[in-house]
Amino acid sequence: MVAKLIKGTGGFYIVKTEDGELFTLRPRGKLRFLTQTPTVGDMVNMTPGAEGTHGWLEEILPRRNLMIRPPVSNIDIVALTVAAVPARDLLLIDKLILNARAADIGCVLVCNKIDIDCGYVDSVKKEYGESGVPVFPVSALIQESLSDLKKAIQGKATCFAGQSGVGKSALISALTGRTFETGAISERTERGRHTTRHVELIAQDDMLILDTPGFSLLDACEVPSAELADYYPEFDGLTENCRFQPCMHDTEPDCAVRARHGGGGRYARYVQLLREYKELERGRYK
Ligand SMILES: Nc1nc2c(ncn2[C@@H]2O[C@H](COP(=O)(O)OP(=O)(O)OP(=O)(O)O)[C@@H](O)[C@H]2O)c(=O)[nH]1
Ligand SMILES: [Mg+2]
Ligand SMILES: [Zn+2]
Repeated sequence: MVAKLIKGTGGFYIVKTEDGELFTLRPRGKLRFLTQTPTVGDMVNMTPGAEGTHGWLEEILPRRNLMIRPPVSNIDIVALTVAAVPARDLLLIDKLILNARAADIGCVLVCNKIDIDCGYVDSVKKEYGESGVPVFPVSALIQESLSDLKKAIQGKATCFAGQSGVGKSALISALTGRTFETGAISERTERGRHTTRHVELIAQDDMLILDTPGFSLLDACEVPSAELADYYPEFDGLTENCRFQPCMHDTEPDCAVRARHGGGGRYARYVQLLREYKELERGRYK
């Protein structure tokens, strides 16, 4: 029997069959999964057990794509979520964009909580204007603000990702009309408290939405540092004019990319990532 993995907790996997039946599965022959971890979004082969709602996870069917952080598979769009509060970590967002693009997954940038403050949206739009990532200003509290985002994710499998407290679960509640647990942000630290603990797949109407726990650290990069620049559409058409070929657009003299984008924003974070990943690679291959 084929089913879709919708949640995993403590070695058990909850799956939903085509008919909408739910089963809790344990992997058969644990060894099989040493190289492949069952991931929310996976299509799996399963066998029902003797008691009605339990069974065995037999094998993971081939995936369309896979992300490690957050751990999700077979998705079309990563909805990178930022908000008026907590303070935005755009380096995290840029890393997520890289990993999504490396896995051939599209991205949208969701700017939430515009009911509190919409002033930050313009600067985000400016920074990401040439990045190829569309920006959606929304509020989980204002239903009308969600209509463009709703259209963009219609018929697609969309994974919400970003820091804890930005409102991923609140947005998913507003988008689906169902209630998912949300948690207040501490006034002292301005951080969320990691309310969502497990990745969960939610099917509603024509939407397939994945809620994920917030995180703030992302070290792994699936893109080699030498190829990093290829993932920045805003560098297109400039690279050819750099004096050095190839050019990493860091400190090389007469770099056309730096001349055009230097100063801050996505370019400054690109340089930061380039150096960080070079350092990591140096450690890895030593
Ligand atoms: N004013 C306002 N508050 C919001 C909005 N969206 C979410 N919140 C609040 O922000 C807090 C955090 O929301 P969550 O949905 O739990 O955030 P999350 O991104 O799912 O956080 P984690 O599950 O920890 O990763 C809650 O108190 C929400 O009620 C919004 O658009 N406007
Ligand atoms: Mg949440
Ligand atoms: Zn250059």
